[in-house]
Amino acid sequence: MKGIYLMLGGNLGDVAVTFREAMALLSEKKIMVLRVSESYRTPAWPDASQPEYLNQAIEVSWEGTPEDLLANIQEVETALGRVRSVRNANRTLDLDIVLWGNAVIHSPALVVPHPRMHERLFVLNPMCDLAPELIHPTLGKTMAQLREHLRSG
Ligand code: A4P
Ligand code: MG
Repeated sequence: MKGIYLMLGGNLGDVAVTFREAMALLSEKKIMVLRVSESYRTPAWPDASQPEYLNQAIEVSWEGTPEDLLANIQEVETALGRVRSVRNANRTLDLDIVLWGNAVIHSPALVVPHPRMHERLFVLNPMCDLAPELIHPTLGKTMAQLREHLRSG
């Protein structure tokens, strides 16, 4: 299955190095990295007094279920020093599933498309590098249109 997009984020430690290590660990888990966006340095949201973030989107292929992909990416987060505390806490690595083709998933552990992706330039900018014409499965707009909407709003 292709058309799976993950978002990498982090604001603790040498995040560029962490991202490279994360991609190596993903490959070891048979989560194949197909394409990589530019990386973007952005203010922490919603608390800009936190350290800046680095964000990058990747397209991967994966042959298992969404739940298994989530479990695997959480193992990669933990292996690279992620400690879960409160929401929006500083972190070495966050790995979110942004899109899974046209799938719409609402399970207790997983919501896809990521429910806040269209409100965030730090997601839409890297997504536009990879797939500006990709249509959001529920909003019916392309990544480029969503970004334009956010910029002008
Ligand atoms: N979960 C549900 N849907 C998903 C999904 N599509 N992908 C569940 C991944 N996980 C998903 O996530 C909490 C739970 O969400 C997981 O156990 C999973 O079952 P988490 O990673 O433990 O916690 P979190 O990251 O603090 O929460 P969340 O909701 O993922 O936060 P966000 O929305 O990712 O925001 N500022 C900048 N500039 N750049 C950033 O990347 N990121 C955040 C975190 C805040 N501010 C930021 C950035
Ligand atoms: Mg997360």
